[in-house]
Amino acid sequence: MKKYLWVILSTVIVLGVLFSCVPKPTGDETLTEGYYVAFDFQFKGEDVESATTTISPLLKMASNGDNKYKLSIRADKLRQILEDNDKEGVYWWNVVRVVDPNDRSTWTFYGGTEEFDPSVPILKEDLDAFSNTSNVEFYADIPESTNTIVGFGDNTKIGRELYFVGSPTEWLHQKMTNNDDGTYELEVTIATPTSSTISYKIWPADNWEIAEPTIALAFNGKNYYATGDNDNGTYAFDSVYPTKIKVTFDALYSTVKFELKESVTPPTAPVDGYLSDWGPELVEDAAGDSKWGNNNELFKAGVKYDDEYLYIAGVYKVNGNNFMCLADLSSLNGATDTSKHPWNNRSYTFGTGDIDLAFESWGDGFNVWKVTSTDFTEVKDVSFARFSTDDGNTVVEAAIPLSELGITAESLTVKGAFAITGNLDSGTQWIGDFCPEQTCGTGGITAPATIDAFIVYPAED
Ligand SMILES: [Ca+2]
Ligand SMILES: [Ca+2]
Ligand SMILES: [Ca+2]
Repeated sequence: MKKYLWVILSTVIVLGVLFSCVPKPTGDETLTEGYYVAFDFQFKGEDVESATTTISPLLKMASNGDNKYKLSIRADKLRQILEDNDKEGVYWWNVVRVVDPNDRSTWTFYGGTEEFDPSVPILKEDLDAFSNTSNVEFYADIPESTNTIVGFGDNTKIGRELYFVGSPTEWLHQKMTNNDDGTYELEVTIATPTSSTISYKIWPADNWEIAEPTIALAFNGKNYYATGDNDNGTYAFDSVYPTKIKVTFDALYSTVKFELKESVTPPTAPVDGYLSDWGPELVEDAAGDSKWGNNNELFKAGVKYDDEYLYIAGVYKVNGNNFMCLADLSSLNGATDTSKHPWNNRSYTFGTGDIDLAFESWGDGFNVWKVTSTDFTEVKDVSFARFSTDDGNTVVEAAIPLSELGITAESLTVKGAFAITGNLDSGTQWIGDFCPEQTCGTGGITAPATIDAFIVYPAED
């Protein structure tokens, strides 16, 4: 009896030893329907029709709850798959949804299949830091769009130091707190908020001077390797200026989230293009007095000021011509004519006084110049609003900072003349309509065209 027992026992041991040496049929060596982690060398840049099927069954993700998937794989196994396939020390990966394992045209390649389409980086040095038996974890929260990698990430970045840099920090690198669970966060106070939109990057160093391969981790909320001046991430807070925000980067899913902690209401713009607040300062011009007909007509014009701004407004219609205001400001000594105009195609002079300011608007553009006897200088920081009315007229409103003109409102008198102007051509200044009204000749006046009628502000008694 004991003898038989010994034979049975030894048979079991021999079989056991044999079995452990023979490859086990595991059943996971063929592709089945599902989500896979796929590295760029497995499919990027390949033509779908002729590509070889290289998605690895070993990299299949398992369901991890609502629309989420996860793959946990031993570091030594992953290193075997990835061996010699890094690009400058980086492995790039995406998620691929396999539908029919035998028909690659049914698969969905998140992030795209071109060589430089977005992917998630794993630094070789980060993977090499994993012990053989510890697990690398891949996460996916399947995005609605297929041309993004936002929603995909892994746990290889957990030991990294990451920095937030952007307009809220005046582009200084601020270290984020590593929560050791894949998330990094930082609270930023914005001392002088000037916008409801912020620009930023998540940066893997405390300065801009980083090299390959670390630079692959630079992230802009959409893409990694976001290193250029023009590929900052942006985030818009709804109609408020943030003064304190919390930013959270989740490396497990490659997401950046902003939380508004404190904010202020943005200051109202000095002009909005709605002229109902102008009252009698908006002067009406006859609707049918243009020398050039209905399509080059001046309807309303006005000039006024408050403690901060000189305002100009107009309602007009032009076809290839410009709406123009020339003004004499009592506290400035300007030019006798427009001969220094940078376009060299305006020839106006004032019968009395001098020209200190020129404003023109056209099509999509406008410009304001401070005029002196020697120069037309562009005025900065002008607030400008323009819109078209249903009947095809253009409404413009501009606020010109008095400080930019080098004057204050004290004892200021403004005399403004408005016109629908064309060019100076062979000694004729072409002009369709004036406000206040004065003669336009036959639509052209021998240059220089003299202006004698002005809207005066404050109005003379
Ligand atoms: Ca008119
Ligand atoms: Ca003047
Ligand atoms: Ca007129």
